[in-house]
Amino acid sequence: KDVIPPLEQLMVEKEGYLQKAKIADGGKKLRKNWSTSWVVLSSRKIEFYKESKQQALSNMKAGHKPESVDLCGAQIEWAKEKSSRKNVFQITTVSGNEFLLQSDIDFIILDWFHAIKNAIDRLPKD
Ligand code: I3P
Repeated sequence: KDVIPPLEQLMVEKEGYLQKAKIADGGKKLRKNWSTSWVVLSSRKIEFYKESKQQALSNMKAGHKPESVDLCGAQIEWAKEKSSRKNVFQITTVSGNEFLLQSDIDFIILDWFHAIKNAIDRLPKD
């Protein structure tokens, strides 16, 4: 029998590869470690996968979930001073998780910045 996907999975707004570094978890600083991530934006969250979503879903074992970022009340800002790389912005969640996202390609990072900012601005703040 077919599994009906949750509504949010039908409302993917944008997806693609970016460089990602999680730099804080619950307010606690983490050692910066950049890696390539498949990023999936839907209306109220971002999911980070190690491979493309299709690969991730087919590889996914029970209990093996992508990292999910709640965008309600989150902040997004350019973060020039947080990296030697160009085109870096930061997302900070209400729970104190901090992520840097980066692409060397200007229009790609600009598209992502505006898509995520629009998603955050459409959501209630709490
Ligand atoms: C970090 C690594 C990161 C770098 C970071 C270094 O070293 O080189 O790529 O961030 O710089 O500390 P390590 O692998 O030994 O942890 P950027 O690429 O964003 O500059 P930082 O400490 O100035 O953030």
